[in-house]
Amino acid sequence: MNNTHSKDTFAGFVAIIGKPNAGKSTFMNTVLGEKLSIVTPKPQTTRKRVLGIYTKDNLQIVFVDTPGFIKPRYALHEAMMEYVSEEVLSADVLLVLFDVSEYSAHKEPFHSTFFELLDKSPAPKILLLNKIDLLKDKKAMLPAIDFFAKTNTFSEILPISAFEPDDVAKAIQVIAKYIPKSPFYYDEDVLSTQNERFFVSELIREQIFLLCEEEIPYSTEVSIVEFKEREKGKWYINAEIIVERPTQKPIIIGKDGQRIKQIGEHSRIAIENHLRRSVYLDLYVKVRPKWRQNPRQLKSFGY
Ligand SMILES: Nc1nc2c(ncn2[C@@H]2O[C@H](COP(=O)(O)OP(=O)(O)OP(=O)(O)O)[C@@H](O)[C@H]2O)c(=O)[nH]1
Ligand SMILES: [Mg+2]
Repeated sequence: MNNTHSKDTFAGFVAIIGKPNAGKSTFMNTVLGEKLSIVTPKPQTTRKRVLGIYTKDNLQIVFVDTPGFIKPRYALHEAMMEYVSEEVLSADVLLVLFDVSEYSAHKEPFHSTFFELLDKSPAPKILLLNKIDLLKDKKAMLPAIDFFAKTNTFSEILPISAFEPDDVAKAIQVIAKYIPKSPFYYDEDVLSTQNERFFVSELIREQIFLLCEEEIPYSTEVSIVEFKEREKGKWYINAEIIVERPTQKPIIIGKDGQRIKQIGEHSRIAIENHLRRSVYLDLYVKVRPKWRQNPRQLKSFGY
């Protein structure tokens, strides 16, 4: 074997940023062909950063999915926005996703503070106008393209649907042009860096987002208390669903325990698909008053 003439490699970090619900996590999952980041129709689904590592031939793109950009209202939001700024300031490329179906000439697509944050980074910026499948007439995206072109912020503007692997492949080709020459950051077969506990807690949180309404998903956190891997038989997982107020506990539990049962069943199936093995899942509901506003409590949840 002769490694002295090995090909140059290209590798870099790409921060996926944008407003809540733009399709950032969906995009990353389609890139990797694997569900790494949870996706729901509700805004503010993603709360932490999630890596998705795409490696092909001599190219490695480390995507970092981030929470949607919002104006913080409590300490949890501040922690979420801290992740966003850190990623924006350290990324090699910024990938901005925007839901083009919500574009209107009468409304600023982004808060000015979003552009202020982008301005702090010297990295090339690529805009993906997402959800074009929702446009009845593709011409409807022209005003959006025009608007964003005039901001002189983006090196590339590309319309896509994050559901379409072909569109996502085109986006990868465009992003690849901006990835610097560098050794790989991760082994070729690594897809993400979070541990199984993280993915399990996210899959439970996803079900709470899907099955509970109003403020409940936003007042809820999931904490893994026990994660027992067994040689034989099912793995045992014990998780706490944390709520903010005593009145929220019976809502999560539901009439005759129906809702928590449903959350448990749906999450167990998702966890079993993810871990590719059978699990026994125990869920408990706990009240931690005002946890979203308590920096210490947030720290204990890994923020
Ligand atoms: N029609 C359509 N829906 C999409 C597309 N991409 C994402 N969605 C949907 O949009 C919703 C939000 O998607 P997410 O991927 O969770 O969005 P996000 O930007 O990660 O949202 P946050 O984590 O809340 O910031 C989900 O219901 C997705 O199924 C798309 O290209 N077309
Ligand atoms: Mg997300």
